[in-house]
Amino acid sequence: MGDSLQVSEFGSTDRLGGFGSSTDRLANYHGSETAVTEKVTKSRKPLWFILGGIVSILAVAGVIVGVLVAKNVIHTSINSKSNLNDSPAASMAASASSLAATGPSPSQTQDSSPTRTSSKTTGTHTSTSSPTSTAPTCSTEKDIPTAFKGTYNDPTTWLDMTDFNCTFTSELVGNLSINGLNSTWDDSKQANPNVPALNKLWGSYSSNPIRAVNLGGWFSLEPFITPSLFDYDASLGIVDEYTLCVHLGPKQAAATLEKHYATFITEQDFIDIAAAGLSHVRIPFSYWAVTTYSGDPYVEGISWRYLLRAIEWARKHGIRVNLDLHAVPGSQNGWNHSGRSGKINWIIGTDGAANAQRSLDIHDQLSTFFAQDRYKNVVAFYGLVNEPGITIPQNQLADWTASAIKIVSGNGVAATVVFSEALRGLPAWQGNLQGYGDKLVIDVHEYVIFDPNMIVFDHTKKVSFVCSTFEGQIAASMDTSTGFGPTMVGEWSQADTDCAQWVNGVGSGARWTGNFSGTTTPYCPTGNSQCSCALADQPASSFSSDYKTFLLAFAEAQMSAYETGWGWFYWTWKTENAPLWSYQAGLQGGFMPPVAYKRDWTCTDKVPSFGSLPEYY
Ligand SMILES: *[C@@H]1O[C@H](CO)[C@@H](O)[C@H](O)[C@H]1NC(C)=O
Ligand SMILES: *[C@@H]1O[C@H](CO)[C@@H](O)[C@H](O)[C@H]1NC(C)=O
Ligand SMILES: *[C@@H]1O[C@H](CO)[C@@H](O)[C@H](O)[C@H]1NC(C)=O
Ligand SMILES: *[C@@H]1O[C@H](CO)[C@@H](O)[C@H](O)[C@H]1NC(C)=O
Ligand SMILES: CC(=O)N[C@H]1CO[C@H](CO)[C@@H](O)[C@@H]1O
Repeated sequence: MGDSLQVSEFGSTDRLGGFGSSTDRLANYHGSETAVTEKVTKSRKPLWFILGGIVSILAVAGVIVGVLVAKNVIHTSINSKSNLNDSPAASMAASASSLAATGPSPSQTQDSSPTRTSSKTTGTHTSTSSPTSTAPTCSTEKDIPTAFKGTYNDPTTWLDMTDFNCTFTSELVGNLSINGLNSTWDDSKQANPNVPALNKLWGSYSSNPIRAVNLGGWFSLEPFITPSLFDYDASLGIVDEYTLCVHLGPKQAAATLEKHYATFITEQDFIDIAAAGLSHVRIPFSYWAVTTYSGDPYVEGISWRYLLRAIEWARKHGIRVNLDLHAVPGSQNGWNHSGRSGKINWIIGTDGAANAQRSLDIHDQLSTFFAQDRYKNVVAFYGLVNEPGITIPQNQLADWTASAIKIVSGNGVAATVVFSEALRGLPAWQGNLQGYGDKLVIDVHEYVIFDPNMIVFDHTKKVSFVCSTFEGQIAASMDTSTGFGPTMVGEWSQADTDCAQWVNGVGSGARWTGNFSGTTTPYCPTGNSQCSCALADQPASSFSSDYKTFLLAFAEAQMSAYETGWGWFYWTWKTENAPLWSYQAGLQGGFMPPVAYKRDWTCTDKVPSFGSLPEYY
């Protein structure tokens, strides 16, 4: 989320751009788009039928034992040697697993890591019906090599084992662990009847737009999404993930954040997202999922495996993923959701060049990892960096972006790369970063409440403004004579005020009531002391039917406008108590269309009446 979109961005420049030759560097990576349902069945030789029969009986016993181990022993076994796991059945199953067939060789995956132990990055396995079936032999403390013991890569220390593979592996890809992942995957699922299964080509996003949500506040904390994590005395100055981690210290920070990762979003959310007719999720995550630097208080690595599991849940329910690197070293925008609120020390500022290089190194690792075959069908979009600040000169940002694209595409990522318009308006990118075809898309975030010129619009005007101005912006951006080209809306919400608790930062006031950051003018339509945040403090159950009519129209107007481009990602799926920022709350409260692709109202219709809805809260 950003807070400095200006009305000035509506202007469209008509610069004639030299578009350069269309080399479509990235376009090749979608390649053959073959189904990677990788259900490899090992071919058997006659002798194996006899041996296999014996082994399979033992393997079944191993499965039962393994399930018990998975359910109970992970934590208790830390202190007591697991005799279950030492059972003959389990060890036979374990050795049976070493007979597993070798699968297809990895394709474009490259790995710079010297510690990588294996090149099997694809569906290398035996099917569950094979006589040499792998029973889940959960690793215990004694199985973990010293170098990994007690680190975030040691599965015996994990809080939550749901759907994680409990067998330790030292295998790394891009120097990033695959621990917790299964060897097989299934890309045959369709999110809904309206969209192709993962292993089928999506086709054109201009004709079949994205309808999606963000999973904000999960791996990149935001006080307004989960105020419960920031519930401290104001004098402690805990305003972002940085200050929170400093306050908690390494151990407590790791425990607090892991609990949050394990509980805030679960598989049920992916089920509900698919049921709502949504096809994609944008998943914000922070650089400390990958690494940390000297002096960083952030919790390293734990969010990584939850991110990987999130992708598996998305896959299971046919949902495509937009990976969003939301926080880079040094902070790209100085906002709380970049980890640390304050200065921009990325490209510009203290150590700006070093931090820019670090973020490229992180993309080298990430893109090596996400070039694995297992991600080719499920990771549809790969975001470079969320909302870089407007004070970063555009030419320097464009140079960094071109370098990042080169790294990511060079490593063989199949996804379309996403870059942010960086709060300077879509027209500023006309003629820039051309030649990538539909493998590069610009991301704009549309809010009416962070700009004093728009927040003052009354309800009817907010809806009509979206349909005229925002829709016009997107349409202009889609056309390379007036804009960049492929355009998506990576964030938007139903908020019509900036009243939600801490939406402007911990302890901040609101533009609406006139006490945000030194302002004294109340920016609500009545523009006087009537302006009130009282309604925003209420749960959605207290919303009037007129207000819900507005909220639904406001949502449908935005969906309609953004589908002029490649579609939209609502910000965000879930909040603790900010219903105008929660798709889930909208569904439950009856102010979101129950199925995103079946809607009653579009921008070509007349704005409905909102009855006697007051304009001051
Ligand atoms: C991994 O495999 C195990 C055992 O078959 C299964 O219980 C688990 O749900 C799988 N995890 C995922 C994310 O599919
Ligand atoms: C790989 O990551 C580990 C930490 O996870 C780090 O200590 C090591 O230096 C990294 N190696 C390379 C080659 O980047
Ligand atoms: C679990 O991980 C181990 C180690 O990477 C792997 O050999 C095994 O096949 C995985 N299990 C499943 C069910 O995929
Ligand atoms: C802003 O004004 C509201 C309502 O008048 C009040 O509740 C809130 O505490 C004020 N916030 C700040 C930071 O002054
Ligand atoms: C001071 C600061 O960084 N405030 C930002 C905190 O994040 C919210 C969204 O979560 C932004 O709207 C604020 O500008």
